[in-house]
Amino acid sequence: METKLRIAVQSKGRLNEDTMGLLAEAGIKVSVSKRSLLAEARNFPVEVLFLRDDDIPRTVADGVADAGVVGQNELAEREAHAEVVRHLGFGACRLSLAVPKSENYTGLDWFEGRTIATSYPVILQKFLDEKGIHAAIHVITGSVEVSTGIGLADAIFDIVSSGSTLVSNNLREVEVVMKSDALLIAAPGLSEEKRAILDEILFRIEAVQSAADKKYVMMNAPRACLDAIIEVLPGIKSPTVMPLAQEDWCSIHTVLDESHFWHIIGKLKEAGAQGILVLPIEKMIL
Ligand code: PRT
Ligand code: ZN
Repeated sequence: METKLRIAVQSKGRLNEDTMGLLAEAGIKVSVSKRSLLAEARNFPVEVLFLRDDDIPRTVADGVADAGVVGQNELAEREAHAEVVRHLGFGACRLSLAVPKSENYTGLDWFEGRTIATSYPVILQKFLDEKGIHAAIHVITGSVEVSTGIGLADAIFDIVSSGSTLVSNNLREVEVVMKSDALLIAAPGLSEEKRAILDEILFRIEAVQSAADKKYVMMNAPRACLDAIIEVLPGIKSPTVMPLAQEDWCSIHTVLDESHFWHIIGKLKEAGAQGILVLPIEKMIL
């Protein structure tokens, strides 16, 4: 039987779409029409196991799945021994302590003797122990942000992304305890065949991700301006220069970081570049 790599993916929720999107961009197509627990990729030796995110760290640590995509916060909370293969960048958030806006927060000592509501007791307890703060932890699994309003706790420890949930519940973020994004994790002791499949996926993911913030830029310029233009371009290697039908003119092609783009474009024009075209890049193999 053909060896397949079984990847655990959140069945629904914030990480599902980005995870399936990343697999699709890496050329791994999974039909999820039936929403079954297990789905096979059509063109790649992978099967996807759909789970609640809470169950993914342990399922991978136990080797029931070979790999998984899960929030760093979930992996830390479950204390599961899985290998972190790569940070994927999406699902970014932070785990923070927040107190009612009306409180006069003076520093971590404020939490001494207080009650904190959270769904992440393990991470919180570790943090409090490190800081030498004694506080009671009240574990609840949903709607942590309403805890202070209904008198269940003095403060909360929860996931924050834009911060608007805190604001609408009259809470103020006072301490960021950890930052998190989605991780690709792997089971310990994968067989050589499975490791090879994982490496191929990783190679493809890296190709997609390194292209994500890059643009392919083309422009025309008189040959006399070439040196000045090359001076301005922080390309990957040296740019491609091609002759144009019109003598003494050339076309210059390069790859630019999106973040550099607006900064550089004015300088390119000043240096004599014309007809500048900017194109998205789908994949990039370095
Ligand atoms: O059903 P299942 O157990 O699989 O899903 P879940 O409900 O436990 O998790 P889900 O889908 O909400 O989140 C999955 C993962 O996404 C989390 O473990 C984080 O790693 C990551 N993530 C990123 C977030 C957020 N951003 C986020 N904003 N998870 C939750 N939130 C919630 C947060 O709990 C709070 O209620 O959004 C609210 C805060 O958002 P802001 O933008 O108002 O600050
Ligand atoms: Zn969950």
